[in-house]
Amino acid sequence: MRSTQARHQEYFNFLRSVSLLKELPEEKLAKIVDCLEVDYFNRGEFIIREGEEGNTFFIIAKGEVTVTQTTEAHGPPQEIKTLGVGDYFGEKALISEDVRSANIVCNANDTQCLVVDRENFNQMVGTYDELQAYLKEYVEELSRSDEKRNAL
Ligand code: WNU
Repeated sequence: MRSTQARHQEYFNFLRSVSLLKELPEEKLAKIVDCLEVDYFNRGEFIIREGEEGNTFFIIAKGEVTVTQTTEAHGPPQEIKTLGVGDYFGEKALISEDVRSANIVCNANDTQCLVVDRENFNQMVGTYDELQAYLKEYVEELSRSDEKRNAL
């Protein structure tokens, strides 16, 4: 079995490669590694459902997910985009203190997500103004795209 230290190093190196986190100092990144959980999903599983309460932030370590959203046009939720390794999601409910605003559906078997809870997310983001400003801006942009596609 792989040692805890090797696992720690592996996730540390991976998080280093995530563009959002590249400016974080080493000790901050190490702390995130200590706090994260790994969740596994198979194709077709919902990782997030729109309208539900959510307290977690996800980073894709392996696999692929699709973002979908219910719009005023009836029928199945509309596919918005696909996210892959190094992409993240779930920040919007945490930042806007709202319910989940889209579905995240697993697109590949053995998808692995690193999961950060609200408290650790706030610690990670809250202490870095640039990161906070970047995410806030991004979340506002998402709200505008939601409006344009008449999301419910
Ligand atoms: C979109 N509209 C909405 C994505 C991931 C990270 C960033 C875009 Cl910084 P949540 C559902 C999640 C939501 C977002 C993600 O889905 N999402 C979108 C859209 O057009 N959500 N409303 N595109 S991918 C993405 C930017 O992370 O967070 O907690 O749960 O509402």
